[in-house]
Amino acid sequence: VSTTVLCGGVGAARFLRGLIEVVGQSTVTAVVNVGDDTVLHGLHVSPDLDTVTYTLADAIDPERGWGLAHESWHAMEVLARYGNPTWFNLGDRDLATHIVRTERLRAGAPLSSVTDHIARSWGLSLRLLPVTDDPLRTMVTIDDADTGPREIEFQEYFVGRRHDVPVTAVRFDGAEATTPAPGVAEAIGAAATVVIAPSNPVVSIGPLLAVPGVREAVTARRDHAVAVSPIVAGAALKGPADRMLRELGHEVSVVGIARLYAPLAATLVIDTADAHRAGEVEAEGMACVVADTVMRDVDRAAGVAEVVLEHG
Ligand code: FO1
Repeated sequence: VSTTVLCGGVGAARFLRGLIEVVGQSTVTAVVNVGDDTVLHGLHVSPDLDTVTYTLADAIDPERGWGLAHESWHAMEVLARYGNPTWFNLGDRDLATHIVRTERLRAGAPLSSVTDHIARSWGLSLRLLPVTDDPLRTMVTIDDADTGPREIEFQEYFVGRRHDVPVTAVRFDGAEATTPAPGVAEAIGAAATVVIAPSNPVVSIGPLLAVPGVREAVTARRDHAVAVSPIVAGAALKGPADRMLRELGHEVSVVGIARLYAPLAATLVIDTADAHRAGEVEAEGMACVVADTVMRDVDRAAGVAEVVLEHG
Protein backbone atom coordinates (compact mmCIF):
# COMPACT_ATOMS: atom_id res chain seq x y z
CA VAL A 1 0.00 0.00 0.00
CA SER A 2 1.31 3.46 -0.92
CA THR A 3 1.53 6.61 1.18
CA THR A 4 1.86 10.19 -0.07
CA VAL A 5 2.96 12.78 2.49
CA LEU A 6 2.53 16.57 2.11
CA CYS A 7 5.66 17.99 3.70
CA GLY A 8 7.35 21.10 4.98
CA GLY A 9 10.60 21.04 6.91
CA VAL A 10 11.62 19.58 10.24
CA GLY A 11 8.33 18.12 11.55
CA ALA A 12 7.57 16.48 8.21
CA ALA A 13 11.09 15.08 7.94
CA ARG A 14 10.82 13.49 11.38
CA PHE A 15 7.43 11.99 10.51
CA LEU A 16 8.81 10.59 7.22
CA ARG A 17 11.78 9.10 9.05
CA GLY A 18 9.33 7.20 11.26
CA LEU A 19 7.08 6.25 8.34
CA ILE A 20 9.91 4.57 6.42
CA GLU A 21 10.76 2.55 9.56
CA VAL A 22 7.23 1.14 9.31
CA VAL A 23 6.64 0.68 5.56
CA GLY A 24 10.09 1.10 3.97
CA GLN A 25 10.82 3.64 1.24
CA SER A 26 9.57 2.06 -2.00
CA THR A 27 5.86 2.83 -1.39
CA VAL A 28 6.36 6.37 -0.02
CA THR A 29 6.12 9.66 -1.92
CA ALA A 30 6.98 12.96 -0.24
CA VAL A 31 5.53 16.13 -1.84
CA VAL A 32 7.69 18.92 -0.44
CA ASN A 33 7.34 22.69 -0.08
CA VAL A 34 9.64 24.90 -2.18
CA GLY A 35 8.30 28.26 -0.99
CA ASP A 36 11.24 28.52 1.45
CA ASP A 37 13.70 28.29 -1.45
CA THR A 38 16.13 31.15 -1.87
CA VAL A 39 19.21 32.16 -3.89
CA LEU A 40 22.35 33.05 -1.93
CA HIS A 41 25.89 33.56 -3.34
CA GLY A 42 24.33 32.69 -6.70
CA LEU A 43 23.29 29.25 -5.38
CA HIS A 44 19.75 27.84 -5.31
CA VAL A 45 18.97 26.61 -1.78
CA SER A 46 15.94 24.34 -1.19
CA PRO A 47 15.78 24.05 2.63
CA ASP A 48 12.73 21.79 2.98
CA LEU A 49 13.88 19.36 0.26
CA ASP A 50 17.33 19.23 1.88
CA THR A 51 15.96 18.81 5.43
CA VAL A 52 13.89 15.81 4.26
CA THR A 53 16.80 14.34 2.27
CA TYR A 54 19.37 14.73 5.06
CA THR A 55 16.96 13.47 7.75
CA LEU A 56 15.99 10.33 5.82
CA ALA A 57 19.69 9.71 5.04
CA ASP A 58 20.48 10.04 8.78
CA ALA A 59 22.91 12.81 7.76
CA ILE A 60 21.01 15.74 9.33
CA ASP A 61 22.56 17.77 12.14
CA PRO A 62 20.32 16.69 15.04
CA GLU A 63 20.76 19.86 17.11
CA ARG A 64 20.03 22.34 14.32
CA GLY A 65 17.39 20.21 12.59
CA TRP A 66 18.73 21.53 9.28
CA GLY A 67 22.00 21.19 7.36
CA LEU A 68 24.48 18.36 7.64
CA ALA A 69 26.09 16.87 10.74
CA HIS A 70 29.90 17.12 11.21
CA GLU A 71 29.75 20.47 9.46
CA SER A 72 32.45 23.17 9.15
CA TRP A 73 32.00 26.80 8.15
CA HIS A 74 35.27 27.76 6.42
CA ALA A 75 33.64 28.88 3.17
CA MET A 76 31.40 31.22 5.17
CA GLU A 77 34.48 32.79 6.78
CA VAL A 78 35.95 33.61 3.37
CA LEU A 79 32.58 34.71 1.97
CA ALA A 80 32.36 37.15 4.91
CA ARG A 81 35.83 38.44 4.01
CA TYR A 82 34.47 39.21 0.51
CA GLY A 83 31.51 41.08 1.96
CA ASN A 84 28.95 38.44 0.99
CA PRO A 85 25.92 38.07 3.30
CA THR A 86 26.46 35.59 6.13
CA TRP A 87 23.11 35.76 7.98
CA PHE A 88 22.09 32.44 6.37
CA ASN A 89 24.59 29.80 7.42
CA LEU A 90 25.74 27.45 4.65
CA GLY A 91 28.13 24.74 5.86
CA ASP A 92 31.04 23.51 3.73
CA ARG A 93 29.43 20.09 3.12
CA ASP A 94 25.94 21.58 2.58
CA LEU A 95 27.37 23.93 -0.06
CA ALA A 96 28.07 20.92 -2.31
CA THR A 97 24.31 20.28 -2.49
CA HIS A 98 23.58 23.83 -3.55
CA ILE A 99 26.47 23.82 -6.07
CA VAL A 100 25.19 20.62 -7.73
CA ARG A 101 21.57 21.79 -7.65
CA THR A 102 22.50 25.14 -9.19
CA GLU A 103 24.74 23.71 -11.92
CA ARG A 104 22.05 21.18 -12.98
CA LEU A 105 19.25 23.79 -12.91
CA ARG A 106 21.47 26.08 -15.00
CA ALA A 107 21.96 23.20 -17.49
CA GLY A 108 18.15 23.14 -17.87
CA ALA A 109 17.21 20.24 -15.60
CA PRO A 110 13.90 20.65 -13.71
CA LEU A 111 14.10 20.84 -9.90
CA SER A 112 12.34 17.47 -9.63
CA SER A 113 15.07 15.62 -11.56
CA VAL A 114 17.81 17.45 -9.68
CA THR A 115 16.10 16.50 -6.40
CA ASP A 116 15.88 12.88 -7.53
CA HIS A 117 19.63 12.83 -8.29
CA ILE A 118 20.48 14.30 -4.88
CA ALA A 119 18.15 11.92 -3.01
CA ARG A 120 19.53 8.88 -4.84
CA SER A 121 23.08 10.09 -4.16
CA TRP A 122 22.21 9.93 -0.44
CA GLY A 123 20.97 6.36 -0.91
CA LEU A 124 17.27 7.18 -0.70
CA SER A 125 14.71 5.19 -2.71
CA LEU A 126 11.44 6.95 -1.77
CA ARG A 127 9.99 9.34 -4.35
CA LEU A 128 10.99 12.85 -3.23
CA LEU A 129 9.10 15.48 -5.22
CA PRO A 130 9.13 19.27 -5.03
CA VAL A 131 5.47 20.32 -5.21
CA THR A 132 6.33 22.22 -8.42
CA ASP A 133 9.31 22.74 -10.75
CA ASP A 134 8.17 26.33 -11.30
CA PRO A 135 9.20 29.41 -9.33
CA LEU A 136 7.20 29.75 -6.09
CA ARG A 137 8.30 32.04 -3.24
CA THR A 138 6.64 32.56 0.12
CA MET A 139 6.50 36.26 0.85
CA VAL A 140 5.73 37.51 4.38
CA THR A 141 4.38 40.96 5.23
CA ILE A 142 5.75 42.04 8.59
CA ASP A 143 4.83 45.01 10.71
CA ASP A 144 8.32 46.48 11.11
CA ALA A 145 8.55 48.76 14.14
CA ASP A 146 10.79 51.19 12.22
CA THR A 147 9.61 51.13 8.62
CA GLY A 148 6.00 49.99 9.13
CA PRO A 149 4.46 47.18 7.03
CA ARG A 150 6.80 45.68 4.44
CA GLU A 151 6.97 42.45 2.46
CA ILE A 152 10.08 40.27 2.73
CA GLU A 153 11.14 36.81 1.51
CA PHE A 154 10.46 33.88 3.83
CA GLN A 155 14.11 33.27 4.82
CA GLU A 156 14.64 36.93 5.68
CA TYR A 157 11.67 36.57 8.04
CA PHE A 158 12.54 33.12 9.38
CA VAL A 159 16.35 33.45 9.71
CA GLY A 160 17.14 37.10 9.09
CA ARG A 161 14.58 38.34 11.64
CA ARG A 162 14.60 35.07 13.65
CA HIS A 163 10.83 35.13 13.03
CA ASP A 164 10.37 37.40 16.06
CA VAL A 165 8.37 40.06 14.23
CA PRO A 166 4.58 40.02 13.79
CA VAL A 167 3.26 38.77 10.44
CA THR A 168 0.26 40.54 8.91
CA ALA A 169 0.00 38.62 5.61
CA VAL A 170 1.53 35.68 3.72
CA ARG A 171 1.58 35.38 -0.07
CA PHE A 172 2.87 32.63 -2.39
CA ASP A 173 4.47 34.60 -5.18
CA GLY A 174 4.12 32.92 -8.58
CA ALA A 175 1.76 30.19 -7.33
CA GLU A 176 -0.99 30.88 -9.86
CA ALA A 177 1.48 30.32 -12.71
CA THR A 178 2.83 27.03 -11.34
CA THR A 179 1.83 23.48 -12.21
CA PRO A 180 2.36 20.44 -9.98
CA ALA A 181 5.69 18.69 -10.63
CA PRO A 182 5.50 15.44 -12.63
CA GLY A 183 4.03 12.68 -10.46
CA VAL A 184 2.56 14.94 -7.77
CA ALA A 185 -1.11 14.72 -8.83
CA GLU A 186 -0.81 10.99 -9.50
CA ALA A 187 0.89 10.36 -6.14
CA ILE A 188 -1.97 12.10 -4.33
CA GLY A 189 -4.64 10.41 -6.49
CA ALA A 190 -3.27 6.88 -6.23
CA ALA A 191 -2.06 6.69 -2.61
CA ALA A 192 -3.84 4.39 -0.18
CA THR A 193 -3.24 7.10 2.43
CA VAL A 194 -2.56 10.82 1.96
CA VAL A 195 -0.89 12.45 4.99
CA ILE A 196 -0.68 16.13 5.89
CA ALA A 197 2.54 16.06 7.94
CA PRO A 198 2.91 18.02 11.21
CA SER A 199 4.29 21.07 9.40
CA ASN A 200 3.46 24.76 9.63
CA PRO A 201 -0.05 25.00 8.10
CA VAL A 202 0.57 28.57 6.85
CA VAL A 203 4.05 28.55 5.28
CA SER A 204 4.75 24.83 4.75
CA ILE A 205 1.40 23.27 3.83
CA GLY A 206 -0.06 26.53 2.48
CA PRO A 207 2.36 26.79 -0.48
CA LEU A 208 1.60 23.17 -1.50
CA LEU A 209 -2.14 23.90 -1.61
CA ALA A 210 -1.50 27.12 -3.55
CA VAL A 211 -0.19 25.16 -6.57
CA PRO A 212 -3.25 24.88 -8.88
CA GLY A 213 -4.67 21.36 -8.75
CA VAL A 214 -3.05 20.24 -5.50
CA ARG A 215 -5.82 21.34 -3.12
CA GLU A 216 -8.39 19.70 -5.43
CA ALA A 217 -6.33 16.49 -5.62
CA VAL A 218 -6.13 16.26 -1.82
CA THR A 219 -9.82 17.12 -1.31
CA ALA A 220 -10.77 14.34 -3.75
CA ARG A 221 -8.98 11.88 -1.41
CA ARG A 222 -10.40 13.32 1.80
CA ASP A 223 -11.74 9.99 3.06
CA HIS A 224 -8.21 8.56 2.94
CA ALA A 225 -6.42 11.68 4.11
CA VAL A 226 -5.05 12.03 7.65
CA ALA A 227 -3.54 15.19 9.13
CA VAL A 228 -1.21 15.28 12.14
CA SER A 229 -1.63 18.43 14.23
CA PRO A 230 1.53 20.58 14.36
CA ILE A 231 0.07 22.32 17.41
CA VAL A 232 0.30 20.54 20.78
CA ALA A 233 -1.27 22.15 23.86
CA GLY A 234 -1.61 25.45 22.03
CA ALA A 235 1.99 25.65 20.86
CA ALA A 236 4.23 24.58 17.99
CA LEU A 237 7.01 22.17 18.94
CA LYS A 238 9.44 24.06 16.68
CA GLY A 239 9.27 27.24 14.62
CA PRO A 240 6.74 30.07 14.44
CA ALA A 241 3.55 28.15 13.48
CA ASP A 242 1.74 29.12 16.69
CA ARG A 243 2.62 32.81 16.43
CA MET A 244 1.81 32.98 12.73
CA LEU A 245 -1.57 31.29 13.20
CA ARG A 246 -2.45 33.78 15.97
CA GLU A 247 -1.18 36.78 14.02
CA LEU A 248 -3.25 35.69 11.01
CA GLY A 249 -6.40 35.34 13.10
CA HIS A 250 -6.65 31.58 13.60
CA GLU A 251 -7.27 29.81 16.91
CA VAL A 252 -3.94 28.32 18.00
CA SER A 253 -5.17 24.89 19.00
CA VAL A 254 -6.11 21.50 17.59
CA VAL A 255 -9.57 23.01 16.97
CA GLY A 256 -8.02 25.82 14.91
CA ILE A 257 -6.07 23.20 12.95
CA ALA A 258 -9.29 21.20 12.41
CA ARG A 259 -10.98 24.30 10.99
CA LEU A 260 -8.12 24.67 8.48
CA TYR A 261 -7.89 20.99 7.54
CA ALA A 262 -11.51 19.76 7.70
CA PRO A 263 -12.04 20.33 3.94
CA LEU A 264 -8.87 18.34 3.14
CA ALA A 265 -8.75 15.36 5.48
CA ALA A 266 -11.30 13.14 7.22
CA THR A 267 -9.07 12.51 10.26
CA LEU A 268 -6.94 14.66 12.56
CA VAL A 269 -4.37 13.05 14.87
CA ILE A 270 -3.88 15.12 18.04
CA ASP A 271 -1.56 14.69 21.00
CA THR A 272 -2.66 13.20 24.31
CA ALA A 273 -2.13 16.67 25.80
CA ASP A 274 -5.19 17.78 23.80
CA ALA A 275 -7.36 14.70 24.42
CA HIS A 276 -9.96 16.85 26.20
CA ARG A 277 -10.63 18.74 22.96
CA ALA A 278 -11.32 15.67 20.77
CA GLY A 279 -15.07 16.37 20.84
CA GLU A 280 -14.56 19.90 19.55
CA VAL A 281 -12.32 18.58 16.73
CA GLU A 282 -15.08 16.17 15.74
CA ALA A 283 -17.60 19.03 15.85
CA GLU A 284 -15.50 20.62 13.07
CA GLY A 285 -16.22 17.57 10.92
CA MET A 286 -13.03 15.53 11.37
CA ALA A 287 -12.63 12.16 13.05
CA CYS A 288 -10.21 12.67 15.91
CA VAL A 289 -7.47 10.24 16.94
CA VAL A 290 -5.56 10.84 20.17
CA ALA A 291 -1.95 9.61 20.28
CA ASP A 292 1.52 10.49 21.55
CA THR A 293 2.56 12.70 18.64
CA VAL A 294 5.80 14.19 20.01
CA MET A 295 8.44 12.62 17.77
CA ARG A 296 11.41 12.67 20.15
CA ASP A 297 13.16 9.86 18.29
CA VAL A 298 12.70 7.55 15.33
CA ASP A 299 10.75 4.98 17.36
CA ARG A 300 8.25 7.63 18.50
CA ALA A 301 7.96 8.89 14.92
CA ALA A 302 7.31 5.31 13.78
CA GLY A 303 4.56 5.13 16.39
CA VAL A 304 2.90 8.24 14.96
CA ALA A 305 3.19 6.79 11.45
CA GLU A 306 1.51 3.55 12.58
CA VAL A 307 -1.40 5.51 14.06
CA VAL A 308 -1.76 7.50 10.83
CA LEU A 309 -1.71 4.38 8.64
CA GLU A 310 -4.38 2.73 10.81
CA HIS A 311 -6.76 5.62 10.01
CA GLY A 312 -5.93 6.33 6.36
N1 FO1 B 1 17.72 28.16 9.81
C1 FO1 B 1 18.21 29.08 10.70
O1 FO1 B 1 17.52 29.40 11.68
N2 FO1 B 1 19.44 29.66 10.52
C2 FO1 B 1 20.24 29.37 9.47
O2 FO1 B 1 21.34 29.93 9.34
C3 FO1 B 1 19.76 28.38 8.53
C4 FO1 B 1 20.55 27.98 7.43
C5 FO1 B 1 20.08 26.94 6.61
C6 FO1 B 1 20.86 26.44 5.58
C7 FO1 B 1 20.40 25.41 4.77
C8 FO1 B 1 19.14 24.86 5.01
O3 FO1 B 1 18.70 23.84 4.24
C9 FO1 B 1 18.32 25.33 6.04
C10 FO1 B 1 18.78 26.39 6.84
N3 FO1 B 1 17.99 26.87 7.89
C11 FO1 B 1 18.48 27.81 8.75
C12 FO1 B 1 16.60 26.35 8.09
C13 FO1 B 1 15.74 27.06 7.06
O4 FO1 B 1 15.51 28.39 7.44
C14 FO1 B 1 14.36 26.38 6.82
O5 FO1 B 1 13.67 27.10 5.90
C15 FO1 B 1 13.55 26.23 8.12
O6 FO1 B 1 13.97 25.04 8.66
C16 FO1 B 1 12.05 26.18 7.86
O7 FO1 B 1 11.76 25.18 6.94
